[in-house]
Amino acid sequence: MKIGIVCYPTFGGSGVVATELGKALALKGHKVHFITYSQPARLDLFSENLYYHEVFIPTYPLFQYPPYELALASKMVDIVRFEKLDLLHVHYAIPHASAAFMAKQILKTKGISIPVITTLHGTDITLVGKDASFEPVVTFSINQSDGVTAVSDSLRTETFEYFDIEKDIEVIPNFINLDKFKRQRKEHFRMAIAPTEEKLLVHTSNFRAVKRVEDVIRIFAKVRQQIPSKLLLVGDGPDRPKMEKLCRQLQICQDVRFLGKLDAVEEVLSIADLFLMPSEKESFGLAALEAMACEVPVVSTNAGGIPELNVDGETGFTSPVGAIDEMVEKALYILNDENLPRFKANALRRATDFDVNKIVPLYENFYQKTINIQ
Ligand code: GMT
Repeated sequence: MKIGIVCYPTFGGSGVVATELGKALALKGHKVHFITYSQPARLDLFSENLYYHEVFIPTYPLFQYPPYELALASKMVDIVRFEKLDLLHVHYAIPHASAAFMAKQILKTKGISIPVITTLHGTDITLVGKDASFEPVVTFSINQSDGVTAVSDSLRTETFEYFDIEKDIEVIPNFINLDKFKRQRKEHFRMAIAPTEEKLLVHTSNFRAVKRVEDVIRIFAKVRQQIPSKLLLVGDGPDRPKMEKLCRQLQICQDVRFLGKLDAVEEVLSIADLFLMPSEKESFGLAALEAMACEVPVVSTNAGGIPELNVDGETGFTSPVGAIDEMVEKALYILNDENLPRFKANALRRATDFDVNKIVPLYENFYQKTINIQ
């Protein structure tokens, strides 16, 4: 198939899933054309089947807000026509689904019919999309898509709750490349960070309010009172300055490392004992899946789709949002040397359910089904 993938090119979950999907499809012989405003962060594979088309937005003094959606729709029209694509797959509804709708209508006037699949990732539904500024467009463009997927049962249910959706929504979960995300031998790194066998807790995110990084720090501060431990924070975002301040207030700076945006997250996960995900909302929790693939158990909230991944009492524990003391108790239980090996093994076993080789065929089947209906 010749597939156009539209996504955010950043390290955010939807961009990572879209890019990894494109790479996996290219390795299976499909021609994959990425259409976005800059080279996707994870597009690190050279393949004769991978193409990247940059959306250029001309500036003009009149434009306080450059019209990205129009430039994107025009680019989609161009690439579908000249690369003779079979399908457009857009990731994250805003503004990709409505831009794809516009491109589809323009192509129709030229006698070209192109199926559009929209994948819903999370905040496009649970936070931003619900806002009255976007809701009518999100509802319309989901209903106009030829196929719709969501990354968890929970996100599918929430989409039907919040929007007036007439289409069926197929659940296709996030996936993981187990060749890349696996526990590597990094003893020297662990020795440098935790020279006296401290336990290592890790959190990775974009440091937005929805991730509740403050809870990560407060959980860690309490765990640290009970057992020697260190906290590694990967990623960056708007809440980081507040979090640095909180560490100073709690006088735990010597045991907390802010590592920033790292390419090789799997190296940090390889030395971790526990992953913390106290999110307020989380449609799937790709960061937790990456941890589990590296044999790291997870203490998380039970928000959104997280319980579909993190099996309570097996691969870690799930608690209500904000239940810091409960999460401390669960963390201490897992970090006990008698319990840790069992949780680590279970985390890895569960991660294999989301192996890229199991999930990508679900997308291929869905593509074929959508094309056949056209
Ligand atoms: O986590 C984020 O804030 C980034 C966001 C995105 O769309 O880039 O991630 C969402 O999509 C991921 C991939 O499908 C999911 O694994 C994340 O759970 C989801 N984030 C939220 O729902 C908050």
